[in-house]
Amino acid sequence: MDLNQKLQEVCKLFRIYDEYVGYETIQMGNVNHTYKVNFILADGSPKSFLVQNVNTYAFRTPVQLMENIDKVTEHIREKKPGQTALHFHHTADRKTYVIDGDNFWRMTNYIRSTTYNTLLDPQILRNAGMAFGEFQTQLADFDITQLYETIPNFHNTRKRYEKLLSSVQEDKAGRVKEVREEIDWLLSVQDLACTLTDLNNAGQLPLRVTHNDTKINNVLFDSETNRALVVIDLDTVMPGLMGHDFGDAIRFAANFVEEDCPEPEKAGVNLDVFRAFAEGFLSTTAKTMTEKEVETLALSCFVLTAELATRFLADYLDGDLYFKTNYPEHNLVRTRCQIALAKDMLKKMDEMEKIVRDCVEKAK
Ligand code: GN1
Ligand code: MG
Repeated sequence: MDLNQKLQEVCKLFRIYDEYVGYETIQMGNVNHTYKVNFILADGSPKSFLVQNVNTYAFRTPVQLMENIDKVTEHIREKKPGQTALHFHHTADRKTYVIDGDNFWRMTNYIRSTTYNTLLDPQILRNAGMAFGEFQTQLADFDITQLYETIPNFHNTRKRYEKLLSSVQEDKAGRVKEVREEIDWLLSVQDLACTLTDLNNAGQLPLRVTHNDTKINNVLFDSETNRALVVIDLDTVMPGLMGHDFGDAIRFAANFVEEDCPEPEKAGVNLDVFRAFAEGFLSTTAKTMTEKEVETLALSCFVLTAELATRFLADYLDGDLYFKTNYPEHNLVRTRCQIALAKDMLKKMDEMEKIVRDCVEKAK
């Protein structure tokens, strides 16, 4: 069945009976497939929805995942009545998903907005930081025990290293020989990269409800005012650490180049971007932070970058099973770019720590 037919069928199950016009593939994310599906209403006006095919290789328990998302979106919606919010559509039997064979579909309202993959404007960066900070503060009173772990050990860096080592051992795609240098470097920083995991296991950092995938393109901005409207991509909302959200956001937004830049020597942290995002994020979170969180926030950027490098590399060694790739070396290129970024972060760690301290002081 072709995709046009499939999407029409799925939309009908979500009780959209308007005149189908067609779909556009949205280049969003490395894991799920996303489509903007367009309709014409009876009065002739256009109306669109976002339909996603959830990657069930990555998300093994998609029904629980949708339960998490439903609870979290409703909790946030109640906190900001009347404002733009994400809403998941239901089928006739009140489900937020449609399962057909191996496919797992869901549908949300389409929010007209602007997203950025790269961002240099300090005000918009502050807005993005504030949006992710607010996401955590809005969920501060959410009962953590209600959330399933949609991907167990998602930011357990020790487990990510174990996975890398088993991929090296298995060498499924016969690629280990090309990447000795990358493996060795990642192993040489293992203990530092596992700082958050170890502190978490020792009960020294508070568990919060976190987003866990805070790429800047997961914030939708108002196209005119550049105010942040909503935070999207809630698949990995789980109990986590503040540093996971801050660190991943910086990893993505403050890099001089995109995360899959084939010229790793160009990768590095832009400290102006770091400062602007930190100002926004900490303006909403500083008051609730523990000293240990402040102390480890800059380091969390290195942690998340090294961790993702182990994930890209393990997937490269497995033969590209997890991340969508556009060409055979894509995961290797991503790995090298993340390693170069992580190295630059180590050089700039003192400056990053100082900026965090300044922003925390200012916000208190
Ligand atoms: C994946 O699919 P996307 O782009 O939202 C991944 C993140 C990585 C990111 C790297 C569930 O996110 O953890 O940081 O790729 N999400 C999942 O680009 O594994
Ligand atoms: Mg995601």
